Amino acid sequence: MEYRIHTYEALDSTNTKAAEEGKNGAPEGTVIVAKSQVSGEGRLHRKWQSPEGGLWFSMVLRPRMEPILVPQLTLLSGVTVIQALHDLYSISDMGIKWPNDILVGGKKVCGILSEAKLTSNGMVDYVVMGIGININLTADQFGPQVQQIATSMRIVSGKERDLNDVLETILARFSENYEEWCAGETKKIISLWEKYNMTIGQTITVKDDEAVLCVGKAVGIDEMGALFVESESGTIEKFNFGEISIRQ
Ligand code: BT5
Repeated sequence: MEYRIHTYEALDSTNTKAAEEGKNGAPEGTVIVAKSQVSGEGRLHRKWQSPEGGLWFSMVLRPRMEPILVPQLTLLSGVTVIQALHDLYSISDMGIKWPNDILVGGKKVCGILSEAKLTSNGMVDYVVMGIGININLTADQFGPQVQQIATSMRIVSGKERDLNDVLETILARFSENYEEWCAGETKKIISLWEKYNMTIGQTITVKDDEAVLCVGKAVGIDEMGALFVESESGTIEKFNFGEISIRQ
């Protein structure tokens, strides 16, 4: 894939900017990077802390795929980030927490936020894939809300990295995975996700905001990335992402 990278000192949110670009017809491969975000977004309107030192970027994609397959792109992005971080750091205790968090030593280093826009006839117009990775952040840069749950690659590895090199590594990995996926290799992404995931096999609590929906064992995902949980009573329940959070 050919990338066109636009870098900004500060933006409200790279996702918002990329969505504007997508709406205005920006080609696939447009990448919006910000050194910091004023109001970085998480899922369900949560806030994403984005001070300088992290890699905050969003890509515009225009996959000619069925809209129903688009959620797989979030899984593909999680796999891509893990592969790229393995290329750059010697860190072993790293994995994906369903559906889209990358954890190192149980703490979050990366979050992924994707948004899809369909055309009036139900085809994919564009997808914005937003990826935030705590690369060079120091512990004092995390606000009190996330200090206990977040970490950075610098904290865990002791190494600072050039953010452009990290972006380049991720984009190269993304191209490989995305091109295979567009060529129909959708099962490969699911099996790579399964390889890197840390959720399946764990006892988890599924929550919708603060309400507990289910306590049970995560037993697998389907090809759309929905999670199957075997509840304590033995029934299997299915959860689509975007609506819930889990605690391992
Ligand atoms: C996510 O949401 O994890 C998706 C985050 C996506 C951020 C990228 S940055 C580039 C692009 N532009 C944007 O505006 N967004 C994307 P969620 O699963 O809802 O997690 C949000 C929760 O993570 C927050 O409620 C905090 O608890 C925690 N959090 C906030 N900032 C964090 C950080 N820098 N590192 C780790 N955890 C954080």
